[in-house]
Amino acid sequence: STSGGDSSSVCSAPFTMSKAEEAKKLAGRAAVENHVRNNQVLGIGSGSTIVHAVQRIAERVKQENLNLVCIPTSFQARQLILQYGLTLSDLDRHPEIDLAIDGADEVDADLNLIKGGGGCLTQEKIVAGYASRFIVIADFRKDSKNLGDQWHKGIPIEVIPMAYVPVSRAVSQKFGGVVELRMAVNKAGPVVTDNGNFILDWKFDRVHKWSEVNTAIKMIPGVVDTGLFINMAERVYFGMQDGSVNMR
Ligand code: ABF
Repeated sequence: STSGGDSSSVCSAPFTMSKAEEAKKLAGRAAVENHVRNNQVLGIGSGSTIVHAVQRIAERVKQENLNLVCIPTSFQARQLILQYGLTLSDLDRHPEIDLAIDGADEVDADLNLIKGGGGCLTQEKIVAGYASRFIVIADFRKDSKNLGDQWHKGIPIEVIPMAYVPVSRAVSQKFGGVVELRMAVNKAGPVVTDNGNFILDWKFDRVHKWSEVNTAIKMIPGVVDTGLFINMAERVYFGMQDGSVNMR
């Protein structure tokens, strides 16, 4: 994920976790505690928060001798599963997932999400979509009343590269706001997703009916998927600054 850079960590001593990182850890571990059971097929999300959940899953596999199978949502998730010695599988062998756990960039009052700030969204939506239960883990900064209140980088839209210009025009003409092609940090070229596509960041300028907008954007030729996850999350765990965990 590119969401790092907590200002709170700049002055902290080496090896001291920032408040946000501690909060991610609390959320990740709480979700694993409450939802992971023996013999499950798990969907493993992407980003920095999921790392803490995977660490806890690996501990529990060892301690409790759990038999779990993990389906990744990205190259990063795949590496994480392998790094922690968990069983890697795929949707070919396990088309039904019991439980998917993933991070988010923002969560609104109705549990609608913006995802894809870290560049993964399409595989995340596939895995969440074929999971019986989809649980989100986040730190306190992601908690929001309305989408856009906390997250100002826009809604990511994964596009087929040849279509990024007409898709950008169509989105801003239909729904307003500004659409930007996401560039690599060194500006040498566009960010390329795990699926070989580009990402547009749509900086919307007003509150929309997100379910309708999501469907309409998905119908634009060249769009692969959006980072709007509407009505998908069953529960969100927020790690808080005071060391508690809030559930919604
Ligand atoms: C990916 O990583 C994205 O969908 C989401 O944008 C982000 C969450 O990352 P982090 O946990 O680092 O905030 O899952």
